[in-house]
Amino acid sequence: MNKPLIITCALTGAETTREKQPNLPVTPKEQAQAAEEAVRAGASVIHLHVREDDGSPTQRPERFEESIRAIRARVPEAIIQISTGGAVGESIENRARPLALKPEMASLNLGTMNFGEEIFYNHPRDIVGLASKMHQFGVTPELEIYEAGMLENAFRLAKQGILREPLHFQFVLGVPGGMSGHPANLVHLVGLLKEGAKGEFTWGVAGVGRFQLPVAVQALVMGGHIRVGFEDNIFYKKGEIAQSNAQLVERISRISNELGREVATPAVARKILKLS
Ligand code: KMH
Ligand code: ZN
Repeated sequence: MNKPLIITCALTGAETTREKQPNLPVTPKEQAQAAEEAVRAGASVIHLHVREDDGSPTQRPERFEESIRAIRARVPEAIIQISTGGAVGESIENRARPLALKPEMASLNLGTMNFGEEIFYNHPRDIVGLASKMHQFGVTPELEIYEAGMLENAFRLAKQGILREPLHFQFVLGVPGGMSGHPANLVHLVGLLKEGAKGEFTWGVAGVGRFQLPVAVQALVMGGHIRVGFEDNIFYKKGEIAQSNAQLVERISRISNELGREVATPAVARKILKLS
């Protein structure tokens, strides 16, 4: 029997634009409304990037604080996971700054990779630095894995005691430069994880672009968790722009219910992820 499904909604991201997705939530007020709708539709975790009013991505803690406060006012129960990935090219100092707000969770990227036409730098020393800061501030990391070598990096850091169990892995599949959302890739990654993890863990998958729905359905039956949202995908189906983040969440909730897998509330998700 699979555990209840944790749905994460990645509302905004750093790369998606209003030009491509007119319904992208940008301001704290818009993000709060989008978060509330997503939680009502079945999301329990909000993966959060913030923007300035002109839409440019930022890691300014004050802006995170504004958005977090606005989200908390509407859905206090939501688990908020801030991004330490930021936008490609952001300095590691700025990426780390919002951790001082002590969010419940934060993303931790486990390696450097080509990211579309750019390079997403994650120096080994910076990964350790972010992991240590998360530990210092009592923030639970979500380990972002874009290809199999990054899983090995996570195992190594866990062995060194830099990452502490239980570990929560997020396979982000479909970024040009990382592994695609081919079904064999998810099977391979989950196989490696089950063999290599020494302690307790949970895993989820975020499919990028056209991979979002197929890998989500695959994770649903394999017992993993799911991330959807405009950060990763702006379409409801081919050629049709999604109306809202909640529309993408709602579809996953519906399929999960059809398959007889319960959707986790934020309280249940906290238990599964062992957030204190
Ligand atoms: N914007 C990507 C370069 C994360 O949130 O930690 C990195 C990213 C991952 O979005
Ligand atoms: Zn992100």
